[in-house]
Amino acid sequence: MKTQKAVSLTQFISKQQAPHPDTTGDLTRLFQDILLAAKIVNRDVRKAGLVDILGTHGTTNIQGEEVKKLDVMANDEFIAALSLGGDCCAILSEENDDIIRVANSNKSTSKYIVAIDPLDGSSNIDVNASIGTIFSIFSRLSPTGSEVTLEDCLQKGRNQIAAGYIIYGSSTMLVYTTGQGVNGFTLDSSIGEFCLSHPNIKIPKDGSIYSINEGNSCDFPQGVNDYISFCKESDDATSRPYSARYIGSLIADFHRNLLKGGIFIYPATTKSPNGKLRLMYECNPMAFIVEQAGGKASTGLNNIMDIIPEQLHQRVPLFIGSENMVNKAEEIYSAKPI
Ligand code: P6P
Repeated sequence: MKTQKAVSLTQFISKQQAPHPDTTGDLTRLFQDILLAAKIVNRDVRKAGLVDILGTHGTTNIQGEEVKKLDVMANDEFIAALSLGGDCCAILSEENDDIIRVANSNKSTSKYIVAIDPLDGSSNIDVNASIGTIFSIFSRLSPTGSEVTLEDCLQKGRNQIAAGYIIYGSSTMLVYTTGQGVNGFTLDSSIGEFCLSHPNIKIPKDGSIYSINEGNSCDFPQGVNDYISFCKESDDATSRPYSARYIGSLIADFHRNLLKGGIFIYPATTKSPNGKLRLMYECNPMAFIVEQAGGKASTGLNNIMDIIPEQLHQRVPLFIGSENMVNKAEEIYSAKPI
């Protein structure tokens, strides 16, 4: 049997970027910085049960959420890799209240801003469920060499240069887009490389999986509960009732739906009027990926990537997945959005 030559992520990105006239190689190097941190986080996630990195760190982040030790480790690793790499001028992290302006003594031309959730799904760390890192990359608007501004960081999702996630699951995968489709790479630990395993990912236009925390249904708008009822109706022609799947880790629920088709919803609730998920480093990157794969992402009313951000850690409701399923959910939800 002819074995295919492994294609590494670095090779793939370099080839993908090559035709562009203004290619400098900066983005390829930035991805290498992200990959380095991802490999270190992967190593520590894989041994979490063996060394003292499980459990809480004894602090809470700006979201008021308990910070887990692996959260801190992951945040430190990504900040260190991005800062040392020299191609990133600022970092917006879930774990840091303010923007981290990277002092690029070696390079005043760094133009990329990275918004990152270093370890999403952290509540699943101690129970060995899949967790992951989500990142979004913008080009700064202000002149290189000047101080990075808040406006540089509060750009709408349509401006993203790239977005991706690393899922630390049964295997470790990186899925990303630079606006030229979506590709998945699986970490081959024997050679320490992420190798192309899922070329040109496309999400099915329809699916039969819905993913939402129904435990919150008493706090959902009526339109959301009406959509859940729609999912549960029996109709062979539309493969209903759908299957309910909810891991409680955005990356894991999203990744399953990306490959199999489905919809994930984290709506506004009476307790969380803007939902729970953050626009800049959860919803925007996932929206870029899903649109590039042929899916859709909205608040239930407006497209995620058209939202003009107002705050660094802004939350928005999220309806994301197969295009036809999101359209149907929007149709039912928008009738009773309160
Ligand atoms: P809930 C994990 O803490 C997270 O931020 C996402 O990864 C996940 O989809 C969501 O929260 C789960 O929230 O309220 O259903 O536990």
